[in-house]
Amino acid sequence: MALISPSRRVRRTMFSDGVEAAGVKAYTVYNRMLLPTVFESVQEDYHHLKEAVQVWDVACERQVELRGPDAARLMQMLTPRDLRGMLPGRCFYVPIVDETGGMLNDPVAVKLAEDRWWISIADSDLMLWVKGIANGYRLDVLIDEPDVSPLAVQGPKADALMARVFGDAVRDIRFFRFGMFDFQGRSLAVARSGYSKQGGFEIYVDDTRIGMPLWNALFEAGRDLDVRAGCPNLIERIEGGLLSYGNDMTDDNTPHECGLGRFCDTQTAIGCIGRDALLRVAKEGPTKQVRALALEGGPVPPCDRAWDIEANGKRIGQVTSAAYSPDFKTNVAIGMVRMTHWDSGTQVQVRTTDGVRDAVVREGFWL
Ligand code: THG
Repeated sequence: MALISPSRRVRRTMFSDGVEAAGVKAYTVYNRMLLPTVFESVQEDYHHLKEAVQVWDVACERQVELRGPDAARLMQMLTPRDLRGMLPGRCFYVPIVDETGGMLNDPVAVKLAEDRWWISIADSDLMLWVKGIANGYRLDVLIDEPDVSPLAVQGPKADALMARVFGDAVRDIRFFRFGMFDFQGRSLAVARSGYSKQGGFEIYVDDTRIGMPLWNALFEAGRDLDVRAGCPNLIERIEGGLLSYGNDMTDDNTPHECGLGRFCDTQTAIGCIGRDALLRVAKEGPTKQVRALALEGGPVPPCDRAWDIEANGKRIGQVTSAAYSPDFKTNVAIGMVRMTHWDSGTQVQVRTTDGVRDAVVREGFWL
């Protein structure tokens, strides 16, 4: 692989000095910011994530902040998930859709107060859409991207590590909720969430000056826990069925095609811009949907373009993410599969970059 040329357009994060000192080996670009992808190797990072605890620089999960009397109304315009029961202190995984019901992003919404929200975005320029809506509807709300950088602590020993830095009370934070916790005199939102199935936390760091002190404090406190720098792991996230916007879905897909129907309450999400379009497609049901697939044989090459899925020589879908899983001893994959072939156990062929592989559609993901 070639290198990424550093420049101002590819933004560093408040943790980049720590990431580099930890020996990062590869980056991707996400929301025009650096996102580490490899430290030791994807496979070694994977085993360590499942055994110990890692600290992840996920500052690229940028926050779009909504502030003002119309913040809650605007948030409900963006998503078909019903937000009426959502209290401050809660995080919701929310599909964001356009007027056709197409996915624009799949962020985590963080409700700080009735009139103050963070939208912790996946990799698309969501703020432009949000500002356009707010201005078009003349809403009384301020929208910007504050420099709030999530630092994730993930893995089975995450509770032990976090308790040492923030106190035992972090153990009581429930899934997809957050509390305010002190670090060096600053109060930070700490949520039980993160882009892995191993459990853990995300700390929303809203002050650049404490970025590296917090990074260093976590590493000092976790020496005997074998804490290491890590990052969202390709293998683990496919096993867990965690979707990646831009890879596994685009604005051509509805939430139902993405398997995100459980996060849609289209009947009751009054005000959602894509509501009418989604009511139409939800009635018919999707004709293709995200599925887990297992690809036979040894490790597949990187899935840096969609691979056609075929049955009887006809194209019936595409694989959008794939990696070899050491634990399951098969290639784990995410794909979009047509209704005619989406039942579990269906045998198909996948045209990978280096040849055709037999594959099977699975009932569900691995974790
Ligand atoms: N954390 C925060 N921001 C983010 C991500 C994150 N922004 C970008 C990206 N990740 C958004 N995408 C996802 C995808 C999946 C999940 C979170 C964000 C996720 N899903 C769980 C699951 O599917 O098992 C739980 C969903 C639920 O039950 O509510 O966690 O990771 N801050």
